[in-house]
Amino acid sequence: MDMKDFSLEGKVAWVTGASYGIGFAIASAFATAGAKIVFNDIKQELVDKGVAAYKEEGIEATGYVCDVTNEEQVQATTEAIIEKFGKIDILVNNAGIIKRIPMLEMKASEFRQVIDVDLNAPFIVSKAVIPSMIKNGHGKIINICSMMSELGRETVSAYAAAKGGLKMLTRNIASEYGQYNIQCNGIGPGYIETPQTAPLRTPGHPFNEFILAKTPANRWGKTSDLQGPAVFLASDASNFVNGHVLYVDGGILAYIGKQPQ
Ligand code: NAP
Ligand code: GCO
Repeated sequence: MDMKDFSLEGKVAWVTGASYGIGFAIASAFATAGAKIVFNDIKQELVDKGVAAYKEEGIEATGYVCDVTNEEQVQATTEAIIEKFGKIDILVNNAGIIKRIPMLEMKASEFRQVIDVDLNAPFIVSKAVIPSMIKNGHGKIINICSMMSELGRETVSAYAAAKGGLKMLTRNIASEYGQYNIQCNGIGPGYIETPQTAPLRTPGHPFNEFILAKTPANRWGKTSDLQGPAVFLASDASNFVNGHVLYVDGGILAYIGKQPQ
C-alpha cells in the first residue's frame, strides 16, 4: 500500500454548507490533504465570512451563494465549478438543518423544510454532480448522516426521517453508480460541538449529562474528530468502500449507557 493513496493532491472538493461547523472542518482537512476547496452557503455575507475564515487557515477556498434545495441554483453552481476547475472529484453533502419540535406540535411545513434540506438537497446536488463524475471515470460522494440515521429521540422526527433516508440514499447511489468507479459513503457523526448543538450544551442542560452518559468517550465530539475519517472516504484509500456509513460517535451506537452510580 502506498500512503499517497490517502492524498487528495490535485482533487477538487465541493463541501456544501461549509462556511463553519462540520463542513468547514472537513473542507479544511481536505485542503491539508492537497485538495482545492469549493463551498456554498445561502447568504453572500456567510460566503464572504467563510472565505475569510478559510484564508485565516491559509486556505484559498472558492465560495458560491447557493441554496442546496434550489435545483436551478445547484445546477448553475455545478456548472460554474466545472467551468472554473474543470471537474468535481469529491462532493460532501453536509448542509443541514434541524428543528427540535414534538411531532404533534410540528407543522407539516416545518417537517417538509427539514426533509427538503437534509434529504431532498443531497439528492439534488448528487444528481447534478454525478454526470461529470461518470465522464471523469471516478468520484467520491460523502453524505453527512447522523446518530439519527439509526436512532430516534423525542422532538427530532423530521430530522431522523431525513437522516434515515439519507443513509438509504447513500446505499442507493453506491448501488447505481459503483460501476462508474463512484464511491458514495456516509459519515455519521455522534454529538459534536457546533452551532447546531449549542442549545443542547448549555451548562447544566440535562441533555449534556445525558450525552456524556451515552458516550463511552465521555465527551462531546469535536469537528476535528471527523477530519481523518472524511479524508479517508474522500481518498483512493477507500476505493473499495461503497455504501457504508462510518459512525464517528465515540462509541455511542455500541453502548447501552453508563449505569447509574
Ligand atoms: P450547522 O453548524 O448548523 O451548519 C449547517 C450549515 O449548513 C450552515 O453553514 C448552514 O448555512 C448550511 N445550510 C443550511 N441550510 C442550507 C441550504 N438550504 N443551502 C445551503 N446551505 C445550507 O451544522 P453542523 O453541526 O456543522 O452540521 C453539519 C451537518 O452535520 C448537518 O448535515 C448536520 O445534520 C450533521 N450532523 C451534525 C451533528 C452535530 O452534532 N453537530 C451530528 C451529526 C450530523 P446557514 O448558516 O446559512 O444556515
Ligand atoms: C439532537 C442533535 C443530534 C445531532 C446529531 C447526532 O437534537 O439530537 O442535534 O441530532 O445533531 O445528528 O448525530
